[in-house]
Parts: sequence; structure tokens; C-alpha cells
Amino acid sequence: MPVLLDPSRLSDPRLRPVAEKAMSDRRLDQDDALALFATTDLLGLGRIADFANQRRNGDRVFFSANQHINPTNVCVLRNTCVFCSFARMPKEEGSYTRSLEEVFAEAEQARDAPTTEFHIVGGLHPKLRLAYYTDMIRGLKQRFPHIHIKALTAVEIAHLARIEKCSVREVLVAMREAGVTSLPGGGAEVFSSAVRASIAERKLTGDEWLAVHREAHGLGIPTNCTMLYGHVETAADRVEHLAALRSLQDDTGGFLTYIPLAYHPDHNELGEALGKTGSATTAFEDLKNIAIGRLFLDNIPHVKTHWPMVTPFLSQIALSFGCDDVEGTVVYERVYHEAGATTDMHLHYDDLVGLIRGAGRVPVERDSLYHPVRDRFDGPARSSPALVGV
Ligand code: V47
Repeated sequence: MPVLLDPSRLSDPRLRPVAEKAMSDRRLDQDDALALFATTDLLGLGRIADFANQRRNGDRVFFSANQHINPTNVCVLRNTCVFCSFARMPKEEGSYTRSLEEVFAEAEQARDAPTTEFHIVGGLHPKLRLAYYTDMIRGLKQRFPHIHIKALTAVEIAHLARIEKCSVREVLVAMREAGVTSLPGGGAEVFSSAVRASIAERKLTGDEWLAVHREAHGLGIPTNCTMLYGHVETAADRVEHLAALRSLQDDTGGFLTYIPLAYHPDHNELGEALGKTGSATTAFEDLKNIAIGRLFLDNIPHVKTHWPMVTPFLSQIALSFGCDDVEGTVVYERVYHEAGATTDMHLHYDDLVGLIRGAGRVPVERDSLYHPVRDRFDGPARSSPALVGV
């Protein structure tokens, strides 16, 4: 059991009712969440979130041996998602679209690695059809039957439904039949229509994003959820976003993990307009978003730290701020590296184990569905693949 908190010892009085609610497992309301975003007592907030996390997960911290695959960076939203550095116009310098054989060749990195998940996301290509993706998924499953496939964000699924003139449900069924296990949580950004109007004008709306996830959950496909913070959104926008995620989860129970995503400002129009480079968020903000996610999303089992964005160093500290899951080995990370992330592209399996142990927690390798794969690490070291052709 986690150490009991003494709410009266918290220096910010606004945190005391929140601590009392957390200790008696009562739900926080939106005003509580606003108070948490306003506090500067980061350590107090962290203690409460750590308490909530440890009650749920004990000392265990999950990680996965995964490999990200980005089949194309061509995206019809290139000029309107102004926070994104990854997207390109079809003929723009640096644009790429992999053939299926190229995707399969990249996936061969998993052959001698402990990989249990391919995480597949990319741009909204104007010409790639649903069959390209289902053939890709089938081909990967033939080559690597034991590897789970977490593929395509809600945005990509809605785009494919539009191109194919079919329903979102039909796209999801086709992907499930091809071998998809779960969906990643990208594309949510911040649901507020005012924020979307300024940073992602033509992207699907918040309600549409939620509707795709609702449909997936109804089909028995679990999904992740995210929030992109640190740009033009307000604390009220963040709370509204988290409340929408919590409400959908009350209905469906289909979200596995919540991942707060820290905005990176390099090489995109928004960063230029805001006059920011390097990092748009601070460690203080990053830890706060982890902790508040853990406390407010009381019905989502896991909160994940995305080390490529916030660094493995901060991810390790996040494990004491309510976080029970660390993004995996990754192998190829392109979305944030295009936006100025200075982290490595991949983290070796044994480094992940060491990172979790170093925080005094118990590492558990998991698969996409959070089934434990391995929890004893005293045998021979497991290595991630050497990178080729990054
Ligand atoms: O939706 C794009 C974000 C997301 C930038 O589900 C940016 O397990 C920061 O969703 N600065 C894609 N962020 C990544 C994503 C994800 C990552 C890891 C794990 C999972 C999961 C999902 O990246 C996009 C967008 O919100 N993004 N550009 C940028 N400049």
C-alpha cells in the first residue's frame, strides 16, 4: 500500500481537498483540476498523484519493446496543422512514401530484437488507399505473427473512410480483420474548437476524434488517448479535454493509457509565430501534466511518459509523479525529431529496465494490451537492434 498522505501538511491549501478526495477514492471535478493546474506546489501535487498511482499499480512500471513505423510523411493537412514538423506536401523536399517492401524491410529490425509491438502512424496521404494499410498489416502479421500491431490514429482512419467513401466502422473492421490489435492515441491535440481553429483548422473535430474511438471501443478494439499541451491552449481547455476523455471512458472503458504530449516548436509555423525554439514546455509543466492526468483520469488504467519528447531523464522522474508506463524502445522516432527533439531515436531495452529500476520501481515488460511479458531481468541482457538507415 502507498504511504498515507497527510493533507494538512500540503503547503498549498488548494491541494488539501484534492488530496482528501484522492485518498478516499472520490472523483475530482473540473474545479479541482483547475486548482491543480494553478498550483506551484509541484512536489505536493506529485505526492498525491504518486499515491493514486501506487494504489492502482503498486511499484510496477510498464514498458514495451516496440518499433515505430511511419509509412509516409505526405499529409493533406500539411499547411493547416501549424504545430506539426513531420508533414510534407507530396512534392516537397523531404517527402517520402514507403512501398510495402520498404516497410517490411524496415520491420526486419524486429527480427533479432525482443519487439512485441509495431506502432504505425503517418500523414494523411491523398492517394494511399485502405488496401495499402491492410496489405501492410497482413504482411507484417505473416512475417511476425507474435508482434501486436497498434496502427493508425483516429485522424488517419477518418481520412481513409472519406477516401473510400465508407464508414469509420468499415475501416476499423477491415483493420481488425487484417490484424490490428489497438489504436494509438494521436491526433487528439486539444479538443477546444477555438484552439483547433488556430492550430489545426482542417483536422477532424474533437467530437469526431472521440466518435472514432467510441466506435473502436464498441468493436472491442482498445485505444490510447493523448493531449498535446504547451502551445496556445489554456488550463480550462486542458481540463475540458481531460473531461471529454474521462466521459468517453465512463461509457466504454476502451482507453488503455493516457499520454500527455509536450509540444515541440522547432521547424513548424506555430513555433515561429510564438517565437519559440528548443522546448516550449518546462519540466515543471511536463510533470504537472503527468500528475494531473493520473488524478483526473481516474478511470484510465495507465499514464505513459513519452521519453522522446521529455527526455528519458524527466521520464524517470515522472515515475514518482503518477506515471506507471514508459514509452518503449521506439527504434525510429520521426515526429518529434523533425520538431527539434534532441533525444536519441531509440532506447535500448536494458536501458529502459535500468531507468525504471533507478527510480526504485519494478519494471514489467508488457505487450500492447498490458499483459505482462517479462518481469525478471536477471538473465542475459536483451538488446534493441542496431539502427540502420535512419
Ligand atoms: O498527434 C505532432 C503530436 C502526435 C508535434 O498511442 C507533436 O502509444 C509535439 O500520438 N510537437 C503523434 N507533438 C504521436 C502520438 C503518440 C506518441 C507515442 C505513443 C502514442 C501511443 C501516441 O504527435 C500527434 C501530435 O499530437 N505532434 N507534432 C510537435 N511539433
